[in-house]
Amino acid sequence: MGAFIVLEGGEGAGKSTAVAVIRDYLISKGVASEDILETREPGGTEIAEKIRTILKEKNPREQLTSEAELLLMYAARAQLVHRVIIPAVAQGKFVIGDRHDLSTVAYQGAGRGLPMDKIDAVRDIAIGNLKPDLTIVMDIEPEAGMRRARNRGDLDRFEVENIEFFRRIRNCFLNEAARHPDRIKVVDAGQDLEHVKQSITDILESSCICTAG
Ligand code: Z5A
Repeated sequence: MGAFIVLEGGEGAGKSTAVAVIRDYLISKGVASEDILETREPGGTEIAEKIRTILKEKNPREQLTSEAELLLMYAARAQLVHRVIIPAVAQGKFVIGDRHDLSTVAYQGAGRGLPMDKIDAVRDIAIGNLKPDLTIVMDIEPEAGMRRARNRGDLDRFEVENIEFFRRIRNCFLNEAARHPDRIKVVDAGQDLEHVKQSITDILESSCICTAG
């Protein structure tokens, strides 16, 4: 029996790094590597990757409105969910998602200020009531995350936003985790890598994920 596990958090929080930790954990529990899929959002299918390019383009000649940004996020997510995630989990595979729906609540809701009832309405059309089995929020001070992201190189359309934008996003992730402690867990991503790995492993051990497979 498969599962859908999602990493969330701000820039430079170490989500990509955490994906590898989860993969290694599942393999250590006997899950075959071909039964583990990694996805990223926006993206993850041919069409969704084309949408990602539009969404991340820095200094586009035509400014994307917040409403268009929201709709494009969900267009990409609808492709990924219906073409990849639902079929994979139905076949007993494990899907590790680098971002998913909580990012929209945080970035387009808290960050851009779009009303939640509008986001809920679009989500309903795009993915219905699909929810990850487990979400891990990689929590880091926005300043520290931005430093890591900057060290990595060129910044995209989101990463050039001001620090207040990222503070609202961080608070939103933490508030959502507090509202749903059963399915959204928080890791202190400001720790060194070994402690981060241990925290993620502890969460996986204490969730039902470790008995799956
Ligand atoms: N977005 C949205 O607005 N709405 C949505 O619904 C969705 C997304 C789904 C996707 O960009 C953008 O889309 C994103 C939100 C928006 N905004 N931005 N930017 P992306 O996928 O390209 O970027 P990202 O998701 O923010 O990923 P990231 O910046 O690459 O961060 P990360 O994956 O969390 O970090 P990382 O690559 O694993 O690590 C960053 C660096 O830190 C790297 O050099 C690591 O070696 C280092 N690192 C990691 N962990 C540690 C520790 N513990 N100590 C020290 N150094 C570390």
